[in-house]
Amino acid sequence: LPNHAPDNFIQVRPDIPKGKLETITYSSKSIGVDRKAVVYTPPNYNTNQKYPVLYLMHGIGGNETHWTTLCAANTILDNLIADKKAVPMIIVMPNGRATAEPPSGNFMADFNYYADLEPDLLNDLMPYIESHYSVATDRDHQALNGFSMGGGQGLNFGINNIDTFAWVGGFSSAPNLQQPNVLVPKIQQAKDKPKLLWIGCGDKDNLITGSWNLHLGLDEAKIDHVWYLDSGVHEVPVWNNNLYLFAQMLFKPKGSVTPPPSLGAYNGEPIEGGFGGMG
Ligand code: FER
Repeated sequence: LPNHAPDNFIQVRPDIPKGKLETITYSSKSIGVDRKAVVYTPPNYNTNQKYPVLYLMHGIGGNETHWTTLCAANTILDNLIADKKAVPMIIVMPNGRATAEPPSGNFMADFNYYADLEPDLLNDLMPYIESHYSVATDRDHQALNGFSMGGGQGLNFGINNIDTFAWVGGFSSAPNLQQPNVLVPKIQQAKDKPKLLWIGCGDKDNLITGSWNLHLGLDEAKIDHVWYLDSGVHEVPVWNNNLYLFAQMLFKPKGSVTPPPSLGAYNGEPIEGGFGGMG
């Protein structure tokens, strides 16, 4: 893979088939409330075949629409699939703020609600998706990732459930990302190793320390992973670019895609500022 997407990667191309976006509502027993998610089905979605699924989460202050409004997940996948660079897949974008409490003015107080997505995702949303869409349900066909709070969720939940998700990552993960001493042993003890463990971040993002420490911990434990440094702060272009690259590695045989070299550079020093705005 290249070290960055081409300039036009989020442009809507009139000449190619498009996937569809729909908003679903499922009843969450875990949270005790009806909840929404946005589902992308790829171009020419056909129920005669089973599709792999990527669960993709947003940042703090966000909701299930952020990956397709603030970011451009559907356009990125339409373009990649048209160019045969990504396999057709379903993308499920949950609301990562898992609570019956209505959004408040102070979204930094929502931190803990993001941890509560784990049972909702596994016990409510995934069964709903499996009964309403033509999806494969084994670990080799299930991926989990997100940006910022969603990146922390992707890595925390993905590593806690390696038997469910073989493809796991985080983009610009927020401070909800667990420490290497929690995450690394879970990978070491897992029966099946991840097929892809992606840690991506902007090289000027002041939240980079968590991703960096996990990368170092994985290196020390000799656990195979992709460490991808983008050039940028905590911002949408980094998340779109990470998705462009990550999606091309998904659901493909190991070794068939060479991971991207980093674009940015980082030496482990704390970064001041660099917080481009909330997800
Ligand atoms: C924090 C810094 C960033 C934090 C959360 C975030 C609650 C989340 C950022 C995002 O999701 O964009 O200290 O703690």
